[in-house]
Amino acid sequence: MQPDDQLNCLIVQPAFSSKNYWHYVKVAKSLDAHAVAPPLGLLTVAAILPQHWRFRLVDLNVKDLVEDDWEFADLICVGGMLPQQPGILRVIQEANSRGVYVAVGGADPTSQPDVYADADALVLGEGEVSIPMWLDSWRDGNRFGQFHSVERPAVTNTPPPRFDLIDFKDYVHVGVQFSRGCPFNCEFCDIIELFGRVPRSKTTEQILAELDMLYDMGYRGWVDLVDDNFIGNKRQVKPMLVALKKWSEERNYPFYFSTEATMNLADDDDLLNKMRDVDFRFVFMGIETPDPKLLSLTQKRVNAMKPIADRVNKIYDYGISVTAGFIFGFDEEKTGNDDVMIACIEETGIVIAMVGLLVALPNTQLTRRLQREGRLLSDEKHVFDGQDRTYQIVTVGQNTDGEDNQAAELNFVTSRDRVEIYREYKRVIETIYDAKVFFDRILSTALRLKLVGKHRPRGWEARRDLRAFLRVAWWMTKNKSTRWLYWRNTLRTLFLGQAKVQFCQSMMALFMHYEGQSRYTARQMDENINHAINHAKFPRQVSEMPMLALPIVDPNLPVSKELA
Ligand code: B12
Ligand code: SF4
Repeated sequence: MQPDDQLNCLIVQPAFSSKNYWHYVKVAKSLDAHAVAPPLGLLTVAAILPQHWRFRLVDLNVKDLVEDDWEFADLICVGGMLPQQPGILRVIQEANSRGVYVAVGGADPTSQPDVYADADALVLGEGEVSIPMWLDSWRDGNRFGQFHSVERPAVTNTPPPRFDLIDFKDYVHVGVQFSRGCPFNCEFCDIIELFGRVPRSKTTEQILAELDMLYDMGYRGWVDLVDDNFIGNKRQVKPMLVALKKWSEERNYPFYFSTEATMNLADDDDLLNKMRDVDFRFVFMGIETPDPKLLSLTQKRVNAMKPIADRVNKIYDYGISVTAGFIFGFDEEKTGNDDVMIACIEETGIVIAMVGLLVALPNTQLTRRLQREGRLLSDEKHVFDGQDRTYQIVTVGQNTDGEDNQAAELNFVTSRDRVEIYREYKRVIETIYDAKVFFDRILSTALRLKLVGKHRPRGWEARRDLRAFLRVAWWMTKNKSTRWLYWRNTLRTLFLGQAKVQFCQSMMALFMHYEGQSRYTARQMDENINHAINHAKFPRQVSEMPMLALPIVDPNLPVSKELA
């Protein structure tokens, strides 16, 4: 088998857990879909691999692997992020037992390659450079081992993703990437370790060609620009938005957009204007905490420069709704953090508020600091490693079911009592996902958002949305806790225009997921509390650490890397 042969390549996307905050399967099903988003990384990998190969993509969120897939495969490519780790390992195991050559790559294998030692090839870092390295070595007679490029390639050479390998109808939205990297330096962030601090953007022509491709393939609706920080390089993003406006106008706004950006977006009216012009509807922001002191300690000062509510309201004025991430468990966090978080979420009216526990991800400045301070816990066994400083990350940031940092444990010795953190965290989740609080938040935000809604669903998209509306309305009416709230919100927004109706309906639909997901998270916190009180062999807070384990700087341990 040689790369120049005509090989059959099976690409597998492992499943996400239905308890993951972002994997809102019930909502997807109401839209006749199976999953939230297609695996853009793997679609890009398919475009980088030799194009004379035959490809088949199986997304395990959509369908199962069947015997015919294994018979098709000369080789398998699999990869993904941390919560997919158990699934990736299962595919590797099965491929090994069947004697099928398997290559692995993506975020988690790059961050912790040792976990994936059973794969035949570990193709790490960005595929644009590591895939050619792997194929060259294969041609030279060595196709096994690690192929890791630390080089950060210009994305101007990245080919358009192979969208032809998926059925758009299986997904709620599709992703397109404009840039990689983020100029900031948050201590807990692994994005800057994986993709660097110098944002690299595609050209305007490239991004429009990708949108053309989606348009020509008949896709309409929601496009997520999956950048690490969309405004990381404003000088490049602005001309792109101007061209996108013209492109959208010429095609009668076939798409609307979402993305991720830092809070300083609110300080740039020109940029907000340009985003409104092309129908940006959602922007995800890592707010992390409303406490300026904690923001400063975690190196996210960009959030502390102006009041959070003022910035969020400013973004609402441009018709863009803010979804946000919040974190519990920072060092120096004070008792009563639950009240502070709840007040911030209420004041800003952020409907999709993903509050999670701080997880020291592999390969981050935070992990390296905690390691130096002897505070990291081995996640697998939950033993305190401060004594001998053995350092082992097995599956940090996920519980045994492969979920996310909502239901996980804090994987380090916390600065205040971890039981108090879990209790406060649980209270936040139970409060903000209480039906009344959630539906009230939707209504108040729907009323204050100055929505534009240039994209209008037509044809199959309109028919799909109507079916979804009927299904959601039926679910909400059946459910005693939502019946009245749902119809109150529906009637209050009914005559406020199509954009507000759509916003309100899509936010309310998410409750089908968050109702169960928040209860699950709360139950997990009860387990964490029980574990910390009755079973844990590690200290509940830093002040209980034995003297031996107090911070000692070991010169052999890596210190924070000087980032590019
Ligand atoms: C868009 C996005 C999402 C979207 C869509 C996800 C999807 N289905 O694709 C949503 C919002 C759903 C999401 C959710 C989550 N996400 Co997310 N997400 C991203 C984001 C911003 C972009 C991913 C992307 O599409 N990139 C574009 C493609 C082209 O790049 P790529 O995937 O990295 O692929 C390249 C290489 O990695 C490589 N490659 C990738 N796979 C393979 C495979 C092989 C075989 C080879 C050879 C190479 C290779 O080649 C590609 C080209 O260079 C990244 C940040 C980032 N920059 O990666 C986070 C990120 C991947 N997400 C992350 C996390 C943690 C999550 C969540 C668990 C968050 C949570 N707490 O719940 C959830 C779980 C997902 C779920 N559905 O349940 C982490 C992963 C950390 C880790 N070390 O694994 C990242 C890195 C961000 C972060 N640090 O927080 N996410
Ligand atoms: S702003 Fe976001 S992407 Fe940038 S360094 Fe901070 S957490 Fe990472």
